[in-house]
Amino acid sequence: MEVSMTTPQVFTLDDLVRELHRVFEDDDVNVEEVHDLMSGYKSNPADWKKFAKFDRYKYTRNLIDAGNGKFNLMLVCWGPSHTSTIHDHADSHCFMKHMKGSLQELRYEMPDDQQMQECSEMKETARTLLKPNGVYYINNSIGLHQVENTSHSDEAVSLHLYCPPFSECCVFDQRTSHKMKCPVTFWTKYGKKVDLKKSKAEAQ
Ligand code: 2CO
Ligand code: FE2
Repeated sequence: MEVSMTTPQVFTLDDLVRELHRVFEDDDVNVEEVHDLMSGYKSNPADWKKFAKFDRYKYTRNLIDAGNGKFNLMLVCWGPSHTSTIHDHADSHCFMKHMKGSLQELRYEMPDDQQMQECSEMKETARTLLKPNGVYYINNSIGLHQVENTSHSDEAVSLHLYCPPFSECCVFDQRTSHKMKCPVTFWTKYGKKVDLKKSKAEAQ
């Protein structure tokens, strides 16, 4: 097997976190380097099962590492048939890696003002079944997406890196192109359940 001289080998999730910290020491984000590092890690449930916390009703966001304030690395856990809204990623880079199960990504064009005023339907641009260990990149200039667990019986898991971290994004209505700002929250941080009532009270 040929091993690239430029991409360090990443065997465990801890290796990945360490290498990401190294890459993010620079102020500029090297999208290709982050992509290659995340691709180089091969999903091993023994590494990430302590972060994999599911909810019955909605997919969950579980913080693994807060990247010195420069990025957020999280495990997203999808119960059977769970689907996200169509959403943007604020002004952040979004890297999504397949870890387990059957996940599909639908991409949409960012609607312009006219489409919003005319309540036009949003345009789907791509539909992709995520490959095992595949890494997928999106930002607002590429467009919007919706992610779904296509299995009605099995859970799915993905690993997401956002840089810079964001605490709200926009969600879109496919039939009208209308959008709304929404806060994004964590279900767990470092494997521990987040008390949402408590963190809201602390933020006030
Ligand atoms: N962006 C969504 C979220 O952070 C998950 S879909 O893949 O980026 O909740
Ligand atoms: Fe997303």
